[in-house]
Amino acid sequence: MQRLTISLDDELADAFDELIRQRGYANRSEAVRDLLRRELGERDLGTGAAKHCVAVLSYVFDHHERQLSSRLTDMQHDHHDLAIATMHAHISHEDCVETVILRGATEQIKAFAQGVIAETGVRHGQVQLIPIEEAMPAAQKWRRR
Ligand code: NI
Repeated sequence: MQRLTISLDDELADAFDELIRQRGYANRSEAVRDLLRRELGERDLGTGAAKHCVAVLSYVFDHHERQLSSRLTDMQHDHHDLAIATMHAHISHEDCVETVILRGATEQIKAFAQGVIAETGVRHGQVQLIPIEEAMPAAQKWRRR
């Protein structure tokens, strides 16, 4: 553990404390750690340094839309190596929201997520990528030894 001392002008320090209050951080250190992790994660995802990630893909769709439900399910089965889990909720007579948890090679996950988001009838599609050390599930790692 290293201790860093940083200097901020009053205006920036006040704005930072306000952000900490709004977001409910316990203290400045936890807020700085979070900001740094996000920045480093985005850098690694942007430069391609993060080869593996877990991701949370979420979207809304109309289940009356022709074939869309089964098309989305087919896409997940076609990438069963990436799609770890899916949660589905019916949010109105027409609309469903789904979240898919993915794990694997960053480029494959980006391509899969973009494909789902671009499907006709899929709305509010978003994907959050979280860089990880490697894509191998713990069980496989254990078997390998
Ligand atoms: Ni539904």
